[in-house]
Amino acid sequence: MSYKVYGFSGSRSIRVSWVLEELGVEYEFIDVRPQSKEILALNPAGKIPVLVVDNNVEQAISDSAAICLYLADVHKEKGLSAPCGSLERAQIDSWLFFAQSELEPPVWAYRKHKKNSPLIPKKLQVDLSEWTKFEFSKAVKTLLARLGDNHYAMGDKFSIVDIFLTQIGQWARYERFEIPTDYKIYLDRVWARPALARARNKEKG
Ligand SMILES: N[C@@H](CCC(=O)N[C@@H](CS)C(=O)NCC(=O)O)C(=O)O
Repeated sequence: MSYKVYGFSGSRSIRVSWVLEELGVEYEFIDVRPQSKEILALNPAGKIPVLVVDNNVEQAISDSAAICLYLADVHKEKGLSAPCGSLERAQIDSWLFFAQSELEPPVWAYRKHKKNSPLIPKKLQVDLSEWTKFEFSKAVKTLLARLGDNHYAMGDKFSIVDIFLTQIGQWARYERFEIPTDYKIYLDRVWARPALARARNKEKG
């Protein structure tokens, strides 16, 4: 079995590279632009990240949460997720769906609509800054209530959920969204993981 990660530094591909580094599994990182011919051949949306798995036959998987769950399932002995059908897995899925449907959308919408953003045509841009910050702060309240005094989303056990909550939080921090102290402490703790530093170096080439 071999893995190729398609993406670019500073994008969501870091979620996948980070998981692979945590798993200690070999992979090739391919630096590529979204909407390029190479990516469109793998993902009709033209978006990255894409993971190509070669297990005698090559298959492409798109969407970061699906990719990370797949990797954690295949390498289950590393404990980055939990068995399908367990209540622990239901909590992991719940956190991931929360991260993707509530925490990320305001930050991503802000990035698309901020002044001079290259992500959407200028004529489609509207000022969403107040709304996105309001929605993000509601999601962060939920996040902190669920996190409580735990070190990680799943208690004292690091999991793929922490990768999503942290990577989205760092985007928000970069965009100067208001980050409560408890979230900052959590972000700093998870962002300091050596596996992330290795993944970032690999993506930078
Ligand atoms: N739901 C997807 C979103 C992927 C996505 O939007 N990726 C961005 C880069 S971080 C992209 O490729 N954008 C190009 C575009 O929208 O055309 C995931 O989580 O992987």
